[in-house]
Amino acid sequence: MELFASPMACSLASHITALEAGLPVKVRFVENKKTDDGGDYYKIAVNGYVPALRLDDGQVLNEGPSVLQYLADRKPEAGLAPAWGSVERYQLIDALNYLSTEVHKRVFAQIFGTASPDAAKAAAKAQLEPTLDAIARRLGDRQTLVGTSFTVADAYLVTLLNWFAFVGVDFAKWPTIQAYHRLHLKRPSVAQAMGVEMAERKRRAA
Ligand SMILES: N[C@@H](CCC(=O)N[C@@H](CS)C(=O)NCC(=O)O)C(=O)O
Repeated sequence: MELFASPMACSLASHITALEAGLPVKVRFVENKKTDDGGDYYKIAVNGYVPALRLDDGQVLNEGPSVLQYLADRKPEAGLAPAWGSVERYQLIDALNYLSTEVHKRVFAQIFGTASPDAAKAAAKAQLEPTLDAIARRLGDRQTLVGTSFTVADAYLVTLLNWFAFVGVDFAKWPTIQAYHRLHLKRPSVAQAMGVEMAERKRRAA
């Protein structure tokens, strides 16, 4: 399998998941809609977004929540997604949809979007703190978003918390989130994926 990714973008969650599951996934970075071998990324991912996961038979998944769950379901024993049919599985989907629509798209897509008007960026920035309040409520005093072990929802939340930190939010006002973020940054899969992706960012900036 090949995972098409951008360094430190939402595709980081899928990169973490592939490492957690120990799956044979080749991470291929995309830059300016070109793949690492100069190919047209739109020929792989119809909407041009990362992540995209190309399966060994050539089929492509191109939405974070489906890529994350596909990877998790390849290695059920890793516990990265609860079993289909369980209430916990729907809690996982609930968390992924929440993170994808309410945090990623409604807040960060506006802040990072080069085409976002200034008013939209300002409105999104005003949502940063209320969004952390909502995440803190969801998390309670637990160390994982769903159930009691690390799932793909945590891989996604860690990725989004990195973005809060990147735009200068200090988590001191949300001690449970601060502790959660620090805990999971130490996780070997997270540290390894972020190490590779930060190195790619540095290479691009050089
Ligand atoms: N609906 C997609 C959105 C993915 C997305 O927004 N990816 C961003 C990176 S975090 C991207 O590829 N942006 C490039 C672009 O907008 O052209 C998902 O949830 O996976």
